Amino acid sequence: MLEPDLRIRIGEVEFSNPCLTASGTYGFGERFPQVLNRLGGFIPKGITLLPRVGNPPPRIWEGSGGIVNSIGLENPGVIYFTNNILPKLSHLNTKIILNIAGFAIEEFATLIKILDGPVVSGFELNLSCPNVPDGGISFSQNPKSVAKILQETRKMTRKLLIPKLSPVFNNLLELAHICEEEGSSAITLINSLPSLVVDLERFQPFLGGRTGGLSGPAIKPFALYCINKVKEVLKIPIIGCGGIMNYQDALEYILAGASLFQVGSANLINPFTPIEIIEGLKRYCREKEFPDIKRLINKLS
Ligand code: RRO
Repeated sequence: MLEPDLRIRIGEVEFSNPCLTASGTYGFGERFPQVLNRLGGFIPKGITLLPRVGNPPPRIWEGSGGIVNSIGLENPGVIYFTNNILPKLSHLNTKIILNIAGFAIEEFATLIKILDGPVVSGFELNLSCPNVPDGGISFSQNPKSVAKILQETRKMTRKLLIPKLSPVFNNLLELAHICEEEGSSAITLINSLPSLVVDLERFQPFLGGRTGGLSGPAIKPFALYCINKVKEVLKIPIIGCGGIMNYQDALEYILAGASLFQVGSANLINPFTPIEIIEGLKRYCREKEFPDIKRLINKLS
């Protein structure tokens, strides 16, 4: 049998396979270019207008079913990123999707104005960071803000616009509809779940930022539920995210309705996980004689 076809297209962008990194789990692509070059796409850590030092330590708590992070959007800011990091990303042989985060609606459009260029295939709009006091997750909970952000960013670029939504919602389907109507190319579901870890010794929250976001295997069934619900009513593709540790998890996402998927927490344990997942998917398709992975999307009976 010929090699199975893992290519996935969103709009005019063709990804060589459906595997992407989740923003914040592979830095700015400084290390392991041999992994990044095999991926469908690379999503660096989120960028804001101004540099951010992030939250005080500890920033990560590791539990049996997942991790809770409280990074607080640490990044060097858009100017440093544009001058010093973006040019290096042009050497990678993968699609680059930039994750951007604003603290006011207008900031998203400004970021795109600065960042848009030939290296970039699209933008993931972070409307769901659980670890910052303003903006972040609250955008996802306000359909009017989501609509406005999409209207303003759509004026700035024809490239992919991919809102990343929060798992904490009033009405996920309404939100998803707004994203589609206002010109999103796809949506990413889900960001981490707001969480609290208690330090019993100190009678204090464990994390320096007090609260954090839960990711990893614990959130996978909930993420699958969200994706499957949204897929019933939306035409634009869904990028699934949450607890993908191996190719079987990735297959679950595809069957539940995700066209592409992001590997996140697993990268922190083994940065070669995405390669193992892509190889696993290829092997599976070969063994089952599925010539084209697209045909498995949303195929739950
Ligand atoms: O930086 C973070 O603390 C962070 C972000 Br921006 C996000 O979108 N999701 C997350 O779990 N952590």
